[in-house]
Amino acid sequence: MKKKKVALITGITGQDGSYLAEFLLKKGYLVHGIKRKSSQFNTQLIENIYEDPSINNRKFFLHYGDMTDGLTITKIIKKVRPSEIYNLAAQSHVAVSFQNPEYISNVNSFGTLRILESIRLLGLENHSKFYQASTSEMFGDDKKKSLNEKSTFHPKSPYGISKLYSYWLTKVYRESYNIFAVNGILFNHESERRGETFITRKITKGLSEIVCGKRKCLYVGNLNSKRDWGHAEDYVKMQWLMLQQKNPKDYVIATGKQLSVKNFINKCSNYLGIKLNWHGKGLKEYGKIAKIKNENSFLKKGDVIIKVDKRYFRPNDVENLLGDPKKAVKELNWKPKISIDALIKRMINNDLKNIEIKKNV
Ligand code: NAP
Ligand code: F7E
Repeated sequence: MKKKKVALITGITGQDGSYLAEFLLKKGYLVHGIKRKSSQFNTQLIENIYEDPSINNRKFFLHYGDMTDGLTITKIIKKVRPSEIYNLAAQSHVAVSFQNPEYISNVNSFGTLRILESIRLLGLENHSKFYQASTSEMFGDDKKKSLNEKSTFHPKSPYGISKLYSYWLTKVYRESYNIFAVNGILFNHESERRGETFITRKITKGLSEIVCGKRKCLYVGNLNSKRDWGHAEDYVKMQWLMLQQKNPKDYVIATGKQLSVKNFINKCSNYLGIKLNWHGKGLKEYGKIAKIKNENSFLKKGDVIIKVDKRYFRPNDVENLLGDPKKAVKELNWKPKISIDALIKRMINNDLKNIEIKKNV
């Protein structure tokens, strides 16, 4: 009988971790995940797996651990002996990284070091393949062109720097110790599981609440910032694919298209039957309802539903990110299935459904 592949996912309770766990289980893997101890449940996104009697205890295993606790990380890797390790755990909020730079570095940089050193110390160099969740934030935005594997790095946040450390560490361990270690340099990817403080989810949830009368106005930061947004479900497949290649290589994963935050809001509003007009400039800019399909008691033409608030600006923002995924298109046959419009539809439908469920509880 063929032996089952064993994967270890750090950050299993997050957006990508939960999608990747589902993906690998469907592929027949035994999946182990590391979760942090928290005072409240932090396993909502993997509850469906955890509670599935055909999976739990036989194919899916959770271990308590923290990326800042090297002994436990080593102990888990020793016990699990994973054939594939996906290092997705991170303090992933760029704005927050300006407030907790030391902790962010400990988790995002030294956490990676702890895993790579464990692989080496346990003699698993030829057994455990390693995926590092690298990011477009490492590039910064001084460039006019779209960004690929050869573009230079110029991070603009503690988060970007912490990830750049891990990027280089992954390369160095690959080149020095012959570990199959790769960087997926992923551009922004979102989903109905996206954390609620990231801009796409903040917008889809905020606008859904506005049309349901649960909120009057949504306050946001930099409206002009542009991002290359894809769907997480498409992106986790590429994380797996990078570890199935003959040779370890780094890849940029992006859609090759970008949209500003303001245009993302416009698209979401349109989907909800609202046409917005924008007025004012800078911190005084606001979005007002110009037309609405279903006027109701709490929403009508002329209502101001978006305002800029300086609290949501960063000390330094990457304003322009556009990926060039040609290498992945050619070598990994990369083609995202979920378009930006489909992403928005899925996110808003999910947020509307959540409001409906809460109403009925
Ligand atoms: P996410 O939803 O924020 O998930 C982060 C995960 O890391 C969560 O499971 C979180 O646990 C865990 N974590 C945080 N601190 C930890 C610690 N000290 N010890 C152990 N676990 C810890 O992030 P994501 O969007 O899924 O992204 C996955 C990875 O890809 C991250 O490394 C991120 O930096 C990177 N990335 C993301 C994007 C994107 O657009 N989504 C793009 C490029 C790269 P809790 O649930 O307990 O908080
Ligand atoms: O911001 C602007 C903000 O926080 C996107 C992480 O997954 O992707 C993510 O990082 C843009 C920025 O994502 C608000 O200034 C305006 O320019 O959704 P975000 P991010 O910073 O791009 C990368 C690839 C990662 O690796 C990270 O882990 O939107 N923006 N107004 C706002 N952003 C937020 N959060 N909130 C606002 O109110």
